[in-house]
Amino acid sequence: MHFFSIMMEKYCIKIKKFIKENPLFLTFVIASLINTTLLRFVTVKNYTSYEPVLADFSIILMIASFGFLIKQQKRIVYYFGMSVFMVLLCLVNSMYYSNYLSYASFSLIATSLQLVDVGDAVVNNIMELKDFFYLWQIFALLFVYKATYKKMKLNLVKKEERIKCLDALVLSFIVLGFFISTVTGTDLSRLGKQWNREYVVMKFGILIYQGNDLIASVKPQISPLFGYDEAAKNFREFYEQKDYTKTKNQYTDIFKGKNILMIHAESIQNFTLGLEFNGVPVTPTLNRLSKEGLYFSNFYAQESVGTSSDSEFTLNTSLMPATNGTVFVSYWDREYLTIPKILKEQGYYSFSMHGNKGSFWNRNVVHQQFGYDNFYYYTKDFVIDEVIQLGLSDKSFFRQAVPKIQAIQENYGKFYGTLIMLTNHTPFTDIAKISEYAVDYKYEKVNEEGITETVSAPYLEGTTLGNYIKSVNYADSALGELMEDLDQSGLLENTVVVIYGDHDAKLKRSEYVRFYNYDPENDQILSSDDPNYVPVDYYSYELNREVPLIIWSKDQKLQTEVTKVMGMYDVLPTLGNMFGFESKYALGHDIFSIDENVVVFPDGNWLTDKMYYNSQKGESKLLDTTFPVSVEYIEKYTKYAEQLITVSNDIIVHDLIRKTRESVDILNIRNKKS
Ligand code: GP9
Ligand code: MN
Repeated sequence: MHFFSIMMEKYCIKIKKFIKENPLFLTFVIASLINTTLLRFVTVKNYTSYEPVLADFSIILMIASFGFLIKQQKRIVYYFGMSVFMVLLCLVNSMYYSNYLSYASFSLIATSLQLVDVGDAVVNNIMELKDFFYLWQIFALLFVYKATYKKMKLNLVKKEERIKCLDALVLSFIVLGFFISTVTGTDLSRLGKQWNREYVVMKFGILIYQGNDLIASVKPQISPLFGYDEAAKNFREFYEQKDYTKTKNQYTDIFKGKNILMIHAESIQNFTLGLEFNGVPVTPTLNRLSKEGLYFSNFYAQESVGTSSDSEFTLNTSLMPATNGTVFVSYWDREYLTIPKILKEQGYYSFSMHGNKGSFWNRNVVHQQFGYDNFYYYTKDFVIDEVIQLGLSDKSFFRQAVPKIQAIQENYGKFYGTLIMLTNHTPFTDIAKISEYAVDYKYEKVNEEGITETVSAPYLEGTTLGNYIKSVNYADSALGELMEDLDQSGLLENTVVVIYGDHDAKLKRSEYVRFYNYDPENDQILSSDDPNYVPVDYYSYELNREVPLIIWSKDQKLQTEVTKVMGMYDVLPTLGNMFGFESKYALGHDIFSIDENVVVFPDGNWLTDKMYYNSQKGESKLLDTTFPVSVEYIEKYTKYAEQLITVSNDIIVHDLIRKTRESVDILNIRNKKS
């Protein structure tokens, strides 16, 4: 005990000595930690997590440790500079958050300044008094400096100072280690994508977020410096070979001059259409619309890490998503030929609407860049009267959207609109709590008294897939209400509705194993030896990721199911054929003008009606068993897939559409066909 108290005393003396000798280091560390924590507290109010404190603390310690390598007289300059940096970081982010409900990004600085003029409803006062609170850190440092500089030891031993630096660094790595042990796969993927900046800051702290943002912002500026000549050559060759002859078919120009209303159906997968639980359909609205309209029952989204945003990009440009990063976050400033831009020339007004923050996926910047005349979103344009999952519920969103669309038609005439749904977004738990749609398994059973009764086995109740089904059922009912409201408003007389699933729900394979192999008697999954066992292998899982695409008009003159495989990049040319527009850069095809279509996925895999090819494994799954597989067939499409991905990525990275417009040297197709 005595030994322990001696140790403690010694330790206290050491700490006191350290505090006395290193007031600037300590002031910087403590003040920075308070400010970075305060920033999160002020911005995202329901903040409780300790992880970002650990992350910020470790980086602050790292920065502070280098102060020990500087002479005592000059140390104030270093800590002053670093404090100014910390204060600016907090101040800018606090200001940015008040205006955009998101954190600042280096890549968006120029655009943010522009957007202030555009007039967000939230941008009333750009700067608020609270943003300046962080300045206390600088005053505190100067105060401590003034109070202690006379007592400062000037004859410090260099070696001792280096040891202090090393100690601080070691401590910072220990803290960082603790932090890293809390990081999950989802955290890492969100850090990489940077689209949900709030989530990243709430997990990684503001310092790691901003460092990562700097790298992500600089990379797209650097990558175009390499490989430009090769890119321009490939681009030229590809478009010179492209067949621009226009074939007419029964759908050509049938909707010329009509309004187009695109419904971006969040995470809706095609297998939910026609699906029933205990005789009750999951998607009665989609079932009806798919029968009344053109229903593409083998349609794939082709998205990469940019999920929703990738689908918005591919649909509007008929290009593939970026190979690294996402167009919406990293390559939004390039020029793209989009549906809104093409239709503008035909007198269309374009708008998009979404019940989530405008900054999500950087949409408030990108949609404007894509040529949408207005992006209506969340707090700016909608009354937030019902929040489910990420934002405004689909039902309320649709309810509020219809009068806005009516006003658009009255004020601007023809329109191309995109309504981006939100509620059916992972993790599907909010809807599952309130949904009355049952995903249990009801069946008849004779009980011990010989009476037949209906019993229920849990089946998908409580599972992620079950929650997803309930959520899809909600989305479908919201779609039903939307169609009803559109009809009431008279908009359907002149509007073609296009519904597309933006990507699959990213459910685990094991969820489907239960779905297909449930034994209600024992509430268990069938054994894989069971003759009724349905295996869910890589290919069935991949093919099951298909999403619905429905083109619907009130006159119901379409009424056809198209089973040919089709990708998101075929939407622009297919709609283009029906509405009378085209893009010379389109990588997809009008589905009615092509004999054999191929859907290329961003990872190089591809799909035709005959086979799914896994280019990573060099393995194929035959879908048409009568088809004689040949090496030539596989090589042809594998080469084509690589070519599409490369050309598309080159367009994105090297901004080749802008360069083509600015100079005829790169590509002569400008005069060839437009
Ligand atoms: C975000 C919503 C979801 O606003 O569109 O995006 P996702 O996670 O599907 O890419
Ligand atoms: Mn999505």
